[in-house]
Amino acid sequence: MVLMNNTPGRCQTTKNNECIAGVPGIPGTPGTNGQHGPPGRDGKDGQQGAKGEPGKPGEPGPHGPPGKMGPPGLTGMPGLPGAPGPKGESGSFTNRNIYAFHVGLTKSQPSSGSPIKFEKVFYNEKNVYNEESGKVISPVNGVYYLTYHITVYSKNVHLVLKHNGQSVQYMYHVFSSGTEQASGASILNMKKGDEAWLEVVQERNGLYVDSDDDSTFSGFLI
Ligand SMILES: [Ca+2]
Repeated sequence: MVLMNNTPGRCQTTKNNECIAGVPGIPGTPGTNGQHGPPGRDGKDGQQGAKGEPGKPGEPGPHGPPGKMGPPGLTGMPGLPGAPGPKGESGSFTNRNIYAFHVGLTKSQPSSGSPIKFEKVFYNEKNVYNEESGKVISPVNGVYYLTYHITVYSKNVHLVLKHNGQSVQYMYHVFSSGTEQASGASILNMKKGDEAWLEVVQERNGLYVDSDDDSTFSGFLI
C-alpha cells in the first residue's frame, strides 16, 4: 500500500483511492494555566538536629519560703558570772552575824610578860577569844569594841592592850584598900587573823578573882 497524500486533515489513500486513515492534525495552542491545586500533604519529619550550645544561666529565682526548724543544738558553755547586783537593804539586828566574847579570870595575879589567860568563859561566839593563848583572834575584817573590868585587891594594877604585839592602850590603877574596880576600853580595827590581848606590865598584877568577884575581858564586832 502507498500513501498518496499526507496533508493534514486529508485522508491517506491507497492506490485504489481507498482511505486508510487521517493525517494527524496540527498541534493545538498551549492551554491557559490551571487553577492552583490543593495544598500538598505534610512531609515526613526530618532527622533530629545536633545538640545545641548550652544556654546562658538564667536570672536567680525569687526567695523560697523559710525551711522547717532544725533539731535543737548542743548545750553551750556556761556564761560568765554577771555583775554584782545592787546593795540590798539593811537586815535586822537579829539576823546579822555576831562576833562577841566575854571571859573572866579563874586565878588572881596573872604573871606579866605574856597574854593574860581568861579561862572562865561567859560567852564566846565564833571563838573570837582563844582561851589557850589568851588572845582575841578576829575571824573577819572588822572594827571591835574591847573592854575590861578588873577587880583590884592588895596590889596595883597596870595593864596594856596589845594589837599584833604593838601596845595600844595602858591602864594603871593604884590600890588603896579593900576591893576596887578598874576598867578600860578601846576600839580596834582588826583584819582577819589579827590578834589582840591584855598583858600585865612590870609585875603590877593586883587583878583579883574569888567566888563573888570577877575580873573580865569582853568585846564585840561593831
Ligand atoms: Ca570576894
